[in-house]
Amino acid sequence: MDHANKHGGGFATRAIHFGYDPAANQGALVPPIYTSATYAFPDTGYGGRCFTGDEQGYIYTRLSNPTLSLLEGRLASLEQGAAAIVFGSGMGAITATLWSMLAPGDEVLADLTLYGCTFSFMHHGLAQFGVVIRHVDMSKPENVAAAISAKTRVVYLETPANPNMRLSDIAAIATIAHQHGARVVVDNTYCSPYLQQPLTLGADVSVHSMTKYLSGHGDVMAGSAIFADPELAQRVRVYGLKDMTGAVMSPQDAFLVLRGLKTLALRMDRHCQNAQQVAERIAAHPATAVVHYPGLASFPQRELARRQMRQMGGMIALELRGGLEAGIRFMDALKLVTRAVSLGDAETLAQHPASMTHSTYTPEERAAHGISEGLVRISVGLEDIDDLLADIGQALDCALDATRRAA
Ligand code: 3LM
Repeated sequence: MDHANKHGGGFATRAIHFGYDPAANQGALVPPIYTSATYAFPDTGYGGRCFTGDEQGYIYTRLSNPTLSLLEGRLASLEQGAAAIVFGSGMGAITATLWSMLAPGDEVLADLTLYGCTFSFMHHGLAQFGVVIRHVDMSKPENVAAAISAKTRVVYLETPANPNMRLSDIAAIATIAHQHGARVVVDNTYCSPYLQQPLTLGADVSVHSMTKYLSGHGDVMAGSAIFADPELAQRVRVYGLKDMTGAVMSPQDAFLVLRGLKTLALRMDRHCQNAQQVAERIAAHPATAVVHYPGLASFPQRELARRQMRQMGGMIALELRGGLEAGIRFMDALKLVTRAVSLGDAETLAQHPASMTHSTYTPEERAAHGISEGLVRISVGLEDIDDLLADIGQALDCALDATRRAA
């Protein structure tokens, strides 16, 4: 390991040290926050060379900034990318990346299940400008092989998918996509770089909402895109970030994400341990119809989960026997668990996609995209497991009451 430059070591070591040398920063243990929007050029020639790319200096923070650069380098290291770009939100990362990769007449082949705003961006944003969006169930790679066409430029998926936890085989899909000249973009938000590294499996771009696990404390909006191809990264920076979206991250927010990253491995270990126990408890309760969690023996894609994820994650989807009514009773009975959208925080959060994150779908679209009306999503947090099991257990009892009264 290169101790002087802090460029080596295991995952947690790099999440804490990568790319930063206190000796080059007055000995400061914590990297400084460069708040400057603009940068002084020593002479006009230097400024001109920055604009042509012949000089690597900073110009303006919407393009790049030293605090953002540190975070970008660290993210690229954690997912073994050639380059990374940070953004002011996950949607900033997704939209800047896709706007830069597509032109009218191109086609996106997207998974059947997507985060609601990504789905909405594709259908209300990209589609309006002549990009064709088609969906297939990517939990079976052969569906991608059957649907991909010469016009497909981007294959887009989340794994596990938000909110129904279906997995897609990144390596198999990347092989198919590359045979057809398409690039694969994976939303890795549910896993974080600690649990899954899409580029090492053949994906071209990995996008994150860093509002979630990467920052980890529910106090910042942030996004990132990590690239295998540095030229694509440069195009996304210069057009997608600088010109098309302006979705720049603030340096203060980069500081919060850098702070969150230091405990990512520790936090993810606990999220996964807690989620396993919560999933087992929910699965054993008579109110439950089905629990979707990759760590359960009943999970149909368990073998794929073991192959592509380090651990089984902190997200759970459950379906109650009593459907929508039981789902509402369960949600309203929770006392410790917070009713809220978002995920990846220290606090355990529960939400009902049909009325919240996926309300931009019509009910018919939800059904077609694998999101049942009674599905409840839990982002398992870092609280003491006994407290979580007690709260979720009593809420399941209430759901069962509602189910029996309705019968
Ligand atoms: C949510 N998700 O509750 P931001 N990709 C994935 C996501 O889950 C999200 C984004 C991208 C939720 C947010 S819903 C109103 C609240 C897989 C966000 C977008 O732009 O940072 O929110 O990331 O599922």
